[in-house]
Amino acid sequence: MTKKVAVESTAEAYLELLAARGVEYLFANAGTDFAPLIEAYAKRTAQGQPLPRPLTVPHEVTAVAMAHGFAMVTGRAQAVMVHVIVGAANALGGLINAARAGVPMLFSAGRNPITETGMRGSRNRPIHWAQESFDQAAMVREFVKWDYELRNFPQLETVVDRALAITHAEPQGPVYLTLPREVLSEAHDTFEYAEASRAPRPSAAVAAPEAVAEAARILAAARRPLILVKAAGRDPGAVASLVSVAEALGAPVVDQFHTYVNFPQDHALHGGFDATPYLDTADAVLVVESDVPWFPALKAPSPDARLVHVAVDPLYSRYPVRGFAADVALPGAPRLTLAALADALRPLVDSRVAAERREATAAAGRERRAAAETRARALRNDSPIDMAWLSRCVGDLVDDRTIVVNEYDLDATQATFRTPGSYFASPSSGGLGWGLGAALGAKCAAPEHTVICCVGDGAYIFGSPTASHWVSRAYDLPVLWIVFNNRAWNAVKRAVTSHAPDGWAKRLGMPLTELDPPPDYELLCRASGGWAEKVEDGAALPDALRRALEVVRVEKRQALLNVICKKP
Ligand SMILES: Cc1ncc(C[n+]2csc(CCOP(=O)(O)OP(=O)(O)O)c2C)c(N)n1
Repeated sequence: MTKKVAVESTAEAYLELLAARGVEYLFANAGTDFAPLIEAYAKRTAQGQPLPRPLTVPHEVTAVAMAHGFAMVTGRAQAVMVHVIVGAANALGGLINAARAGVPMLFSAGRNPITETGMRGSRNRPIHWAQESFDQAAMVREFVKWDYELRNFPQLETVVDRALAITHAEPQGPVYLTLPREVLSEAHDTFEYAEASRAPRPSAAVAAPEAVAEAARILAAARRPLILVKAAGRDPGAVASLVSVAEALGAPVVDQFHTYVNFPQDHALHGGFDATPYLDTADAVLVVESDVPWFPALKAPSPDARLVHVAVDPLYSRYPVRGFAADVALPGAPRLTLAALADALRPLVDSRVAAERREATAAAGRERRAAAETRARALRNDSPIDMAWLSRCVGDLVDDRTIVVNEYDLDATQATFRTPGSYFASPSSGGLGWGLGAALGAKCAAPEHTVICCVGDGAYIFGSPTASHWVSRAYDLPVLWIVFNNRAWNAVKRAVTSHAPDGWAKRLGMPLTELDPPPDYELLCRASGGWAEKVEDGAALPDALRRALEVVRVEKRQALLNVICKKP
């Protein structure tokens, strides 16, 4: 069925089409290139016509992270639009994160007017000369799946539908569309388009049955099978399939460098967050959605261990170097591949053996969890606050109506996430500045959930806090921000220590790693109408968290706790 609507410009047709295709938000950081789009927004808003909701996001770092956060919760790409080359440059770190995390996104930028005169939209500002580049997409091309410049009005529908189909196809990742001002400005009377996109939408795929059978034989023959997982929970549907595999085998599942809830963390077969103790004895390892299952330079499984990989793209083809070996590699949707693997395993595994293994893992898990809790509770009165105790207090708040976004310092061993889609950690590319925007995007996607954003003080500064707090207030997106404030870049300090354990820097102090003197971060949140407190004493933390949550849930205002932690 086609639809014919009255429009004044290509820009207006573009908005009509995005709305028709289910794009709910345009996270935008505008410039002169936006003029025709803003004109179209004003007209359509006045006339009550469908639109992706326009959110002004006053820094590109936050804008891209918001689209990332929305998509990681819903699986659906939203539109981001930034100002020509300079906006795209600011957004690039976030785009790298989205690419490496396999997150769909329609990233777009205006295109400087090409003509000096003679067309509607021709150059009329001094920047219009200097902001043109020879190849605008070159700057981002390595980190998008597809890029294109909209050339004319007749191709609008094909181009937008293709962009959305490609970004959602696996392996998912951002696409880049540039929108020249002359094209957006073109005057039209009507726009005719198919009511639903006819672009091919490839179905989920599953690995070949013979490869699944081979993987099952390898795993079933093992005496000490081990499962390592990092990002299977990107698809919440994969969690149940992974549980089926683990239960069929009676194998421990270790969340190694995890970025999602991959496996219920209170399950008897959850093996914790560190594979090191398992690697020497494992005789078969199932690696699920993990770009880095271990560090070959430090500790790897025994050379005799058999290796099975499950991932959308087990080659991680976009990584220049990745040498992890595999005896069998199963591509496709882990949700389907793991379900098939569980079916293939059941007849092959002696259920008494699986039950014995399960009991051993469960007993070790009980001990490990109790030890973690004892360790944190012993630190509960410390001042400055220990991050283990802070993480325990945050962990105690988690329920299935909570979403936690963690950029750096929440200690996973102190919390127990059970619900798929309730925890998200920094993408493997680690481009700082993701957390604040991702939390805001998650709140857009799940307004009925409480969103808690845990950030290091370093990560907080990278997240463009003024822009992020502004967005929170302007669009009623209350988030509980928790700043793990250790007045340092501890990750960098740790890198120095592992590089030169007894070196100069370790003994004499480490330049380039300090964030002293610390700003009063609470003032930044208050400046945008938020509630905020500084907390210095561990004993005061549970009450402070309760007060902050009350503000977020009842007053529906953002709240920030500036938690003064021990300095490394
Ligand atoms: C855009 C960007 N710049 C620099 C880095 C390097 N880097 C990695 S961790 C880190 C420090 C993070 O500090 P903080 O959030 O306070 O956490 P902490 O390390 O203290 O636990 C830095 C600077 C990065 N990952 N991304």
